[in-house]
Formats: sequence, structure tokens, C-alpha cells
Amino acid sequence: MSTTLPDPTAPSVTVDSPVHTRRNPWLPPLVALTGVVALGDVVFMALIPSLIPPLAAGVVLTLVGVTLVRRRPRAAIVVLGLTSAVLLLAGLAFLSSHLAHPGSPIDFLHAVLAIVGRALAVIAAVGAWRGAGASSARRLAAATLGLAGLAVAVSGVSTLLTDGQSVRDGDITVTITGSQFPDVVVVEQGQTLHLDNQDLFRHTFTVPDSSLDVDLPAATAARVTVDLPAGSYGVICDIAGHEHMTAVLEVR
Ligand SMILES: [Cu+2]
Repeated sequence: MSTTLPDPTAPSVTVDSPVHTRRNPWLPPLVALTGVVALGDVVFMALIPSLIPPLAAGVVLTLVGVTLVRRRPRAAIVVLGLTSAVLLLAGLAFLSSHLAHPGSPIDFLHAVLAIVGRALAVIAAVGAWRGAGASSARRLAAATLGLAGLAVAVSGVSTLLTDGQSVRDGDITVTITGSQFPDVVVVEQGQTLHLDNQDLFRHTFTVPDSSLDVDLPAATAARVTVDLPAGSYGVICDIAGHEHMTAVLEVR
């Protein structure tokens, strides 16, 4: 039985560290995750429609990171990883309220993308930085697909189960569509509003510092009796990014 020993005179072969090349198995999931999250942010802002500065900055930084992947993979990992981490931490507070409302498919799916997608992107960035193995990158990809499927299922079922209240005689109908309230809503004291949210995202019908604060999941309607003293009130939608939604409520 013979043993082959390495030939010390053979020329040594320099193998690039995988971190420095496009062969790093974590780069494709990192680019895919950050790309899908950024696309989700663009679609979300277009639908509201409202420019949310931190999300817009994240989209720009993601584009920068993706263009760096080919020539400066390490810089790309840092840009994409840090962008995901900062926006994940900054967004957790208000996105979690959207996660609690799976009946609003767009808000819910965007929150899932923004939280889960960014968390997975941070994991992918760490994996890419450390040059971890391909099998764990594949597991991450499979987990991502599984979570996305679960989110779509939860949102779909919740939307089907969300019940609206139907309009009754004497109600004042307020239609909310395209993230717009009517400019002015006139109501008699003690009369009931029928608030019909026709959008695929959640809104509220809120008179600040009063008891009038109605949560309106996507494509649902709610009835609320107005017990405010006669007068003119400002109405807002109390959801981050919906600051442009205002109306005047005249109580007579
Ligand atoms: Cu709104």
C-alpha cells in the first residue's frame, strides 16, 4: 500500500477566499432578499401614495449595494447588510402594528417583507461576510420561501374572515378610496357614520383627542355614532405614511 505525499516542489495554487468573489453562495440570497424588500417598499409607497424618506433612502442604498456586487463584493455585503439592519431596527415599532392586522393584505405583506426579509438579509450578509457554506445558504433560501408562503396564506385567510358592517337607513356613508377621505363630512349629533374602506390597506378614521377613533381593516366597513359636541373637527388617518389623509367633520 503506498501513500502519496504532497510534492513540496509543486507550484502552490492560490485559491481566492470565497468572500472576495461572486462564487460566495450567500451573495445571491443577499441580493435577492434586499432586492425584493426594496421592490416591496417601492410598490408600497406607490400604492399609499406617499414618499417615506427612510424607505426611499433604503431603496437607493440597495441599488448602490447591488451594483457593487460584481466588482466590490465586500463593500456590497457591508452596504446591503447595514442598510437592512438599520431599517429593520428603525421600522420594528410601527411595522409590528401592521403585522397585528393581517386583514389588510398590502400592509401585512409589506410588514412581513420589511421585517422578515430584512432579518433574513442581515443573516445572509453575516453568512456572506464569514464565507459560510453553501448548504446553509440553501436552507436560508428554503426558509424564506416557506415564510413568504405562510404570510400570503395568513393574509388571504384573514382577509376572507374580516367582516364588515353593512349600511343601515339613516347612515351617512363615508367612502374611503385611493387613500382619500371626502374633504368634508357633515353629520347631525347622534347620527351614525358608515365608514366604507374600499382600499386594500388599513386606515383609521380618527378625530385626535376624542373618543372617535375607528380602525378600518382593508376592504371593510364600520358604523360609528357621532357623539361629539356640535362643531368642526379635523379627521386624520392615524397610520404612518398616511399623514396626507385628512378631512373636516362638521357636527351640527
Ligand atoms: Cu390611511
